[in-house]
Amino acid sequence: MSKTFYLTTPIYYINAAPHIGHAYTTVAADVLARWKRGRGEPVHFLTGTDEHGLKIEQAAAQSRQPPQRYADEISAQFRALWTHLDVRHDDFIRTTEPRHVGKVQEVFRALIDSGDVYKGHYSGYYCVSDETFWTPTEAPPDHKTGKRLCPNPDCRRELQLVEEDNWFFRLSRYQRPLLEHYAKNPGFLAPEHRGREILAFVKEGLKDLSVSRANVKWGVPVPGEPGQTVYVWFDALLNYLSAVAGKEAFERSWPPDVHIVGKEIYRFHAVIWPAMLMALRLPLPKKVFAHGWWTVDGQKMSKSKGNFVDPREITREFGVDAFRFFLLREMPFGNDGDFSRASLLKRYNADLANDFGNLLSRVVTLIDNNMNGELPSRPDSESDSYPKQVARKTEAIAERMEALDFSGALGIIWGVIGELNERVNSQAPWKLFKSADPAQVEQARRLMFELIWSLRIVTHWIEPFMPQTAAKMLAQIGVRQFPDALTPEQVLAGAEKGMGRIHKGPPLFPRKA
Ligand code: ME8
Repeated sequence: MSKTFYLTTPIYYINAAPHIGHAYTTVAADVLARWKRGRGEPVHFLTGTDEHGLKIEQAAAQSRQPPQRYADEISAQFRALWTHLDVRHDDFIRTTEPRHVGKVQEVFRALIDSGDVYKGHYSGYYCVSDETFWTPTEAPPDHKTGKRLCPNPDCRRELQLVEEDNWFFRLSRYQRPLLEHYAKNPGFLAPEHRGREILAFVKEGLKDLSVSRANVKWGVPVPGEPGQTVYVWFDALLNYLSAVAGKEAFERSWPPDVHIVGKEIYRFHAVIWPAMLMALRLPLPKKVFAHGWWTVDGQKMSKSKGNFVDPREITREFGVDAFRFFLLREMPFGNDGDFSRASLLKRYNADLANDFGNLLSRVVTLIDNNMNGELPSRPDSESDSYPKQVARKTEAIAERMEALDFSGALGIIWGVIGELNERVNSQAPWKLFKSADPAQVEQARRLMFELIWSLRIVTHWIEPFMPQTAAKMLAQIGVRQFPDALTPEQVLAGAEKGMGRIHKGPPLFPRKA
């Protein structure tokens, strides 16, 4: 039984409906999962919802619903959005599910037994919105108002004073082992610049972490102590483990190959989570990748500004695939970027309508008009044909995909699309086909051969990014379906179910204003 490629997104809070930020991480993970599946690797792709804690309890109270009913409703919205966006996850975990609650309690008990979790007294501050503890020195009183505000510059909400007996995780114990792990596993923290921030943070020393709350009702009860619930982050991080807790699933999937998260929760994933796994004596994930943040029209998205971008609004106008494409093409994975309708429109018209959609419709029309719609023959195995040269780019694309450099991979693909367009422009096959000279007609036919087989390779490359487009495109270029795992060589050898003829269809991406 081969190990699956196990990848995860954060499990999202259900205090509000999903927005473009959630869609970003989940679509990125889906692209990677599809890419891996396309190469014949078994994949386990996990996403889900984070449903406990004060923030959710308060959001439920505000919507006048019992927390579980509220959680059911919003969690379902996330699930439905993933279906809408063609996200093919293998599992969706909710932290209110018994399989998860049981695992959290089991872990908590085990860590009390090992001495990694101990009873202490917490005196400090708490940010409900970030679900984060802050010490009085980290959060000094604001010099104007005297109030203690969340030190996270993107939050700055007022903190709650917390003074209670609760349980602590001996995080300080893991400073040295963590630093050793980072040093020995250079790929563990990615991208590099964010890894350096983590390193600097851990080198400063780690304090033990409060991992339960007295008086917070909506959470996993601490075993044997009904007055306390497990700290929501300690609970949430364990989803990656509880989702594959069964013996068989665990053996097939553990450890995770990559956790994809946003930069604001990197410390939880790059410091606390690996320390928890060390305490549990479990192998660590191979990679923890922190991507950047989207702003919208130059501004941070926030409830107060009411500027959350609803992915459905975008897909209504531009379609699901253009949205998926834009998210991964526009900003290099790991960097920050800005979303605006204008930038999406620009990319839609330039990259999708002009470069890509036009290329396909030109080729299909030319074959339809001049070759009676019949597909040019496939490349023979001896010759080093142009489509074979195109297929060789797969290696460079694979390298970018393995590095989670999605925009880099798309950059290479669009380089090829540009080259194909250039070939059409410079040879002007519409003239060649009309020529009385048989050599010129033959040149045009040769060009169609090159284009159609190169387009098959392009379809193969774009499927993880734009699955619906890939399917539509296949039909137009005379392929019913690619078999599941396929190499470019197999594409050129015609491993797919062919139809023998092109089937001209409507433009893939009609221009928009
Ligand atoms: O933090 N740009 O959940 P959350 C890019 N429940 N990505 C963004 C984004 C933006 N503007 N806004 C959100 C939590 N995201 C915890 C996680 S995991 C064990 C627990 C994405 O609902 C990004 O992936 O606040 C970020 O890390 C995540 O949504 C935060 O989602």
